[in-house]
Amino acid sequence: MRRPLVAGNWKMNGSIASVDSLLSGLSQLKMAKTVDLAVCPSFVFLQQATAALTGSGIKVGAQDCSPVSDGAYTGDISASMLVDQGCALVLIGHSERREYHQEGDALLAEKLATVVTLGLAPVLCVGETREQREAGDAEQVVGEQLRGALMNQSSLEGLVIAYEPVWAIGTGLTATPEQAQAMHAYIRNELASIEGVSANETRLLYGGSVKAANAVELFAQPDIDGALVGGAALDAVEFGKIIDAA
Ligand code: G2H
Repeated sequence: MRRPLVAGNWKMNGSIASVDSLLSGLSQLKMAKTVDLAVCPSFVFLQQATAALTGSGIKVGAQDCSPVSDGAYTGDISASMLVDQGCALVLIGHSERREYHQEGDALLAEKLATVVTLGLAPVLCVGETREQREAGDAEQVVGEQLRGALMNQSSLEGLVIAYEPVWAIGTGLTATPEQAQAMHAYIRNELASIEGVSANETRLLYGGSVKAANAVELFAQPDIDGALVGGAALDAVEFGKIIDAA
């Protein structure tokens, strides 16, 4: 039995004051004991989040990290810095990193190896664009993203996969529960062929305009084990309703 995970991806949003207020809203939520929870604030708010959420049951994660351990890499943040800040997980290869920072599978494989070595759980994000889906290439694209990052890793401890169709991110469009389930089933099947992955135990999150209104149906699908929530995670009450649906 896989334990659901609901993770908020706050992206590049917030200020010290607004993050304080969001954290205090989260601390007041009644937490279901059957669901794992996490939030991924911007780097500059990590310490604020870990301080406020210690003991709450909500883990803190980062949205990205460097593949390199330390050195002259101006502007980058290493995985060991994230551990030092109290992070438990890190997003790898979010589509916005792939698109705006040209992050490809080889780089993502390096990042993944680095974070696993340090005991952080990697949340590998995969997903196709609208053009790729319309061309009938969605599965092939997602399959290549999975194999590109996961093959030949010496450990994949704590791996979580987030399927986020690019056409559904922040657009208000959501994959139908059936579309999402079909891709999740495909992903689980692909994972079974990758050495070092326990496909049945790996949590597969859906992401892309998840909100309280569509969460119940999505979470009812057998291969959807939770969600990576963007916009709706910036409102503690809405996020709480999504948690309740899991
Ligand atoms: C997809 C998702 C969170 P949103 O990027 O990663 O964002 O829920 O706003 O579509």
